[in-house]
Amino acid sequence: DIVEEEVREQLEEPAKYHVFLLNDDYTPMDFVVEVLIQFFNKNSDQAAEIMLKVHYDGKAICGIYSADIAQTKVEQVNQYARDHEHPLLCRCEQV
Ligand code: TYC
Repeated sequence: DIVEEEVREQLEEPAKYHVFLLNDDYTPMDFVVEVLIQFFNKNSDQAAEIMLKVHYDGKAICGIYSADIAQTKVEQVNQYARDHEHPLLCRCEQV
């Protein structure tokens, strides 16, 4: 049973994580668009669309990554927002 379980784990795809942005009332829209271009490799049209979805729906998925990359994106974006004194928040959750 243990060997079977180990083999199954090795064959499984690694867990994926949704990385998303949360809305707030203070972060400028342009800054959010810049973040989406810089950290999530979106073009300006895609970035504007995702930013507006966050603005109207409260949150939107910006990308899907393995655990390590998702966690790094979250840390980089939150640090970048803090460095620019904006309250923008990035989070991730397992798909
Ligand atoms: N709601 C912000 C505003 O009106 C814009 C915004 C969009 C903020 C997306 C955060 O993740 C965000 N300036």
